[in-house]
Order: sequence, then C-alpha cells, then structure tokens
Amino acid sequence: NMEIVFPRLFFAGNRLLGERVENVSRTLGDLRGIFADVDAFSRMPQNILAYEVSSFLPEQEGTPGGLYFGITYLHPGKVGNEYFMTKGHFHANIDRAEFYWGLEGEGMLILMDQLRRVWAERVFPGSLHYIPGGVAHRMANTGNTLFSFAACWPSDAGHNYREIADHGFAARLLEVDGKPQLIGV
Ligand code: M6P
Ligand code: ZN
Repeated sequence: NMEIVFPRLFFAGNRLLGERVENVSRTLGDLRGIFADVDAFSRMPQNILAYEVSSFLPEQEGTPGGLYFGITYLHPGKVGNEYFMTKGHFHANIDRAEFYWGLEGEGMLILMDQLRRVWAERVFPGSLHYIPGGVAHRMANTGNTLFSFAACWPSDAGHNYREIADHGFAARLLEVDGKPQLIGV
C-alpha cells in the first residue's frame, strides 16, 4: 500500500505553517536610504511595519535545482510622495529568474536590467510576472490596502542587495496627481 500523507506546508491566516518556514519583518527603519524624501522619512515613526515575508525554504540555500516559495505582505503608505516598497535586489547568481504573482490589493513591480533600464508592471490579484535573470526587482504598494504577492525563485539564486543599496533604481515610483508615475532619477 502506498502512503498518503498530509501536506508539508499550508496557510494559516496570513502565514505559511510548516517546517522550514521563515518569517521576516521589515520596519520603516530597516528601509533607511531607499526613499528619496529623507526629511519626510526622518519625521515618520521608524518602528512601523513596512512588510513581512513568509517563506518556505525546503532546500539548503545554494542548492542547485531546488525552489523557494514566499508570500510578501506590503503595507500601504508613502514616504513623501513615494509608495512603500521592498528593498529590491538582483540575484547573487545574477542569471537566476523568478516568478511573482499578485494575491490581494494593488501594486507595481519595478524592474531594472544591468544597463539600468527601468520599466514597471501593474500587479493585481491573479496577475503573473516573469522576472528574467539579470533583472533587479522591487514591489511597491500603490493602493490604500494591504498588498500581497507570492514569489517562486531558485534555491541557488541568493540576494544581492548591495547594488541597489549603493546605486538604487534608475527610476522612482511616485504619486503624481493621485496616480503612480515612474520618474527617472
Ligand atoms: C519576494 C522574494 C524574496 C524577497 C521578498 C522581499 O518574496 O523575492 O526573495 O526576499 O520578496 O523582497 P526584498 O528581499 O527585496 O526585500
Ligand atoms: Zn528575487
């Protein structure tokens, strides 16, 4: 008789539950340096929650051929006229790709290739986004409600935050006349 088992992973409210699940939260203070309006940033409470990531990491980091899965919950808000957003990263193994897809709320996926060309895609429940290798990625919450999205990426991708921390993206997503606009820097 072949075995029928309970799944290793499931959702409980807004969290993944199971073995090898990691939950990370980032406060506004953790995002110091990524927003353009430094004065507006310094006047805001640094301990407010910007986003949380619940990840299922079934393989050892760096394992070739494995996959990771994560859900990010990005809270609504702005620093000046710039939407709350994730830190953003290239992959440490730069040619590794990733899928993002929208779950709830509305947002924007901001992408930048290695020539620092920037473009963006609207994200909404059910939208699917393929991020090719060599493309840095960051999400912004453009709505007034919680924005959540899922991600699937290779277990040997890794995160390179350095490049974005040092040089940022070549464009910013700002609210202009009540609408998101991608503005070159
Ligand atoms: C997605 C994935 C994760 C990433 C997270 C938050 O869930 O891409 O790898 O960590 O978003 O983004 P960041 O690490 O850029 O803050
Ligand atoms: Zn990634």
